[in-house]
Amino acid sequence: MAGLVELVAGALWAMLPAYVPNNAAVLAGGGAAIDGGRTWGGRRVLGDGKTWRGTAVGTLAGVALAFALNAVADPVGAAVGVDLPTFPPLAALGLALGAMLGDIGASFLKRRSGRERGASFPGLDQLDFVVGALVLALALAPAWTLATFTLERLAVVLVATPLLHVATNVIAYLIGVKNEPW
Ligand code: CTP
Ligand code: MG
Ligand code: K
Repeated sequence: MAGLVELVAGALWAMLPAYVPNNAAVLAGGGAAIDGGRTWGGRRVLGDGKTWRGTAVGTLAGVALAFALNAVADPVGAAVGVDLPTFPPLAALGLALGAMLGDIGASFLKRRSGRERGASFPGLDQLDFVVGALVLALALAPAWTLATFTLERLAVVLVATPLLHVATNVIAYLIGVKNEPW
């Protein structure tokens, strides 16, 4: 049991800098669309839901959270009796920017498959940012990523992330900050 708590706490802590960017982008959204309104094959390349401001603020929020977690990893870890990971700058950037890029990539795929802005794409919506975050973290901080995301932690992330994502988006919808509950 103690092993399971340690596993889940370590896995979710390591992913926190990738969880926050999308939510920060929702709050910061607005302004110029990344695709500048351009279309491809008669459909928007990305759509108005992917903005420069949302992407920049989301990335900065994720990196800032990683540095804040670094500052409290020792005391929090000691309090709950768990060894919590810390984030080197490139790992923080990889997780935060990667989460945003994964979400942007998903919008690109949604537009290509004829889904309008805001349409849901079950599966992709819940995991796009996880894949983006892990791939960019692996590219920018390979040794850290391989050591931090063990297969056990990866399994926890893949199961827990869709649940957390659905829950936070339903809450964001209910309190009126998000247009759709996904
Ligand atoms: N947002 C943003 N920039 C991003 C990601 C999100 O500005 N890179 C903001 C937008 O205001 C967006 C909101 O966060 O409408 C919700 O994000 P998301 O659900 O990812 O976008 P959707 O509007 O649903 O568009 P899409 O169908 O392309 O996912
Ligand atoms: Mg959406
Ligand atoms: K999305």
